[in-house]
Amino acid sequence: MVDAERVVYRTCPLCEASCGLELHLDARDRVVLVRGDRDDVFSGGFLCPKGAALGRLDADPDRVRAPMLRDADGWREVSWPEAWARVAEGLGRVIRQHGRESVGAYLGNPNVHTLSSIVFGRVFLRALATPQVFSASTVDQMPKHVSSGFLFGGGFTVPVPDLDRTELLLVLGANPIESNGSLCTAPDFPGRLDRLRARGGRLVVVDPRRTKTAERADLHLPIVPGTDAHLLFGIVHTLFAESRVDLGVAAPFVASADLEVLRELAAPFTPDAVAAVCGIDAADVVALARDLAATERSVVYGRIGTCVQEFGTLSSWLVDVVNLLVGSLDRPGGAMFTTAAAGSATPPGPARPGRGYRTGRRYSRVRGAPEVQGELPVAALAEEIDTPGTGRIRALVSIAGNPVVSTPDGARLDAALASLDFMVAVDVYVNETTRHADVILPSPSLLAKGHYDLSLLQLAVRNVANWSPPVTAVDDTVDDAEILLRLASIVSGLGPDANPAVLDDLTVATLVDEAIARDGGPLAGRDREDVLAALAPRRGSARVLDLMLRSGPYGDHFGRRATVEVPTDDGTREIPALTLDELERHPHGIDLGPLQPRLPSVLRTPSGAIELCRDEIVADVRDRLVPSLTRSAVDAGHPFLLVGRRDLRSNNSWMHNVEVLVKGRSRCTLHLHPDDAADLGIADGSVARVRSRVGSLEVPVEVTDAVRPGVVSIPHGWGHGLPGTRQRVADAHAGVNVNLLTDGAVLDPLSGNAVLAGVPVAVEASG
Ligand SMILES: Nc1nc2c(c(=O)[nH]1)N[C@H]1C(S)=C(S)[C@@H](COP(=O)(O)OP(=O)(O)OC[C@H]3O[C@@H](n4cnc5c(=O)[nH]c(N)nc54)[C@H](O)[C@@H]3O)O[C@H]1N2
Ligand SMILES: Nc1nc2c(c(=O)[nH]1)N[C@H]1C(S)=C(S)[C@@H](COP(=O)(O)OP(=O)(O)OC[C@H]3O[C@@H](n4cnc5c(=O)[nH]c(N)nc54)[C@H](O)[C@@H]3O)O[C@H]1N2
Ligand code: SF4
Ligand SMILES: [Mo]
Repeated sequence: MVDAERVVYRTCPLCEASCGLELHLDARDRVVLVRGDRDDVFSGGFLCPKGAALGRLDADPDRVRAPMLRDADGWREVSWPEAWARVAEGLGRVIRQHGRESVGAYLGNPNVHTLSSIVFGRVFLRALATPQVFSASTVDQMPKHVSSGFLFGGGFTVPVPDLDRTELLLVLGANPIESNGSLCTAPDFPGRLDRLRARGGRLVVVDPRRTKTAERADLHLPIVPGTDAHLLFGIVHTLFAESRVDLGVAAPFVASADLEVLRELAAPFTPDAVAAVCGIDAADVVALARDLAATERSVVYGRIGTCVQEFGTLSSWLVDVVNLLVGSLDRPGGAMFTTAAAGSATPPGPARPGRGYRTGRRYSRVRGAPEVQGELPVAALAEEIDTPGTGRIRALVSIAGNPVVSTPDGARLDAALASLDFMVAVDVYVNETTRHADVILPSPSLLAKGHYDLSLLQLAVRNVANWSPPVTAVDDTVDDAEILLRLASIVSGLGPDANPAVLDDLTVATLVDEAIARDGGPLAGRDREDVLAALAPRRGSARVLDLMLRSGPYGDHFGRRATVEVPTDDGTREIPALTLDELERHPHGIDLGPLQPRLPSVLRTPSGAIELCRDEIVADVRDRLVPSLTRSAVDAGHPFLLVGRRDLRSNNSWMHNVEVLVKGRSRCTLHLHPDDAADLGIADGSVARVRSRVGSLEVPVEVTDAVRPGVVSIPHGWGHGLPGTRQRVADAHAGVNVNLLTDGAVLDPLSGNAVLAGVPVAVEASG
């Protein structure tokens, strides 16, 4: 081992768990050792293999470090000015010829983990002003935004399970032992589940697969994919039928007429009716309802398996409905709303009625899918490129995304991207998607970025704040903020040479003005120049973060208060009011205490109440869910239901180029139940052909009773080794792209989310 010159502490940006890392750097600031930071106030030393590989990921020789330009002779590295000139020429030409609506934008998952992207991504999108905006949200959590928007009035008003205090945790469609949690920021999820069991609490897992999380559970219910809404409605039905509905602290915020509508909607979902659909015993449905109601601190938590399915919005809505009916919403140990230190859409304060959550402010050009959260379903991206007509996408800006591998019907998107007039990617690899770009603009090294989890800390199971300043100089690399601001300048017509500092100043000034204009807000009536002077000399995303922290619920309100009182597990304590300087003095983060009851101040519905039964939800239950109770489950030509899975050493598509994370047995296999394997005459280790309505592929088989009979599983994020990519390690562990099988035509209609679980497929022996 190389001797470390210095140790720095940083939050891991790789997954939602946000663990504190202790990085040992050599004299050239290379990471020589990674440990879990035992003093981190939130993660307490937890580390997974991906975090441990962070140094290797950052130092990967295949990583793109200089701008790359593609021409007839292939790729070559160029200077930043040359890259910007080409971007300005390419985007400028398409905008001049076809209008800005012909430029599409795709934002991938790592944007959520990048402070500068959260802060300046919207500046870029506003400047681009195209209706063609897509992101990974519509292959992920969009249904939860929609159900939260309907219920609480804001798409980001998502309650999280109060993991550390619950006594009964019902998990549907999540495998946090491998994923480390999602829409529930909880470093060391495994330890938190162990502690739940140790204090006598119970864990129930609903998943078509016996996952590692299910293995730790008191009860595992292997559900038929796509039927969580039925199961949850069976629970709702039982709660009403047995008079077990007790809204607890949420009671004043729910209209009794809504409860009547709900009771009526639940009528057809008797335990017997749902049992037949879900493949779960009616007695288990009834017992779940009783346990949830009888346990003082119970909570239901649903994640990606409940979102990427046919009834994604209804399942997501029902998770919160059940929590509400058993009195768990906003109760310690139940489902609670985080009080984030920075950037919350619902800071503490008096309840403020909102304008009402709306979708469909515009519709996609080809299939007429409604806009949701300002974007269109990514499953519609390929058709928006390959279908002729006015408004057709001719250029794409892809930021930290790999949609060829991550979104449905990847083969069609792959071909569509190849047909674009111009594409620019902000990325760190030449992969299945970015190989189609004309220009790749590299993000800097992880160590060169300031990191604060502006999004994930809105969903944390404890209120915490943690800032990681950049630890290495940005030298010849360009910060994400500058990349986004220069892109914004280019699409605004200011050209590639406009000084990004001007847009940076404008952005922060606008935010300050908004804060000052907010009636009753912490900066109401303040002087703009005073506030800006207090933020100097910081610039870029750190300056915006400082503004958010200081005007946030624990902030110093720019000198108005020196200390704030925060809750602790058994009382309160006084801490210095937050500023970025104060956070910088705490490299292990600042604990702001356990979650607090937040009703009604989080509500932004027009009525000021929880809107339990919005018309859109009622219609979807009546039009689609009720009829599905009696339809035949199996598509004769495609008798198996395909689901995904995640592996601890992987993360979507982009961590397969680091040897330690991919070595060993191939993990991109088809899981097939032994009974099905016997029926089909397919042996363990042989190759199967899997067909869906849209595609087919060949994949090695792992026969295992961890999947339900009739269900097969292939992980996503694989399918490397395509011509023109530059990922040597990943090429040697290519695997197959499961999204060649998923169908872009099928969406959850309320959210536009893709259906990636429960995809009908046929399986046969290959050869
Ligand atoms: N079948 C199936 N498909 C799925 C899923 C599933 O469960 N099943 N899951 C879905 C989910 S939840 C998600 S979130 C999506 C993910 O969808 P995407 O976000 O499109 O895919 P990723 O594989 O996360 O790709 C991330 C990209 O960001 C790049 N990158 C990494 N770090 C940085 C950085 O610091 N800066 C920049 N600029 N780029 C960076 C990587 O090289 C890669 O190209 O996939 C979805 N697809
Ligand atoms: N190691 C690792 N960690 C990750 C990622 C990764 O790729 N690898 N990706 C990150 C991202 S982007 C996200 S969004 C999160 C996701 O985090 P999780 O939501 O925990 O995702 P998964 O581990 O895919 O667990 C989803 C589970 O749903 C099950 N399932 C499939 N269909 C159904 C269904 O119809 N009903 C029910 N009840 N269950 C179903 C699957 O079998 C699977 O076990 O993980 C994040 N963390
Ligand atoms: S669990 Fe997630 S945040 Fe924690 S070390 Fe692993 S990848 Fe990083
Ligand atoms: Mo995701």
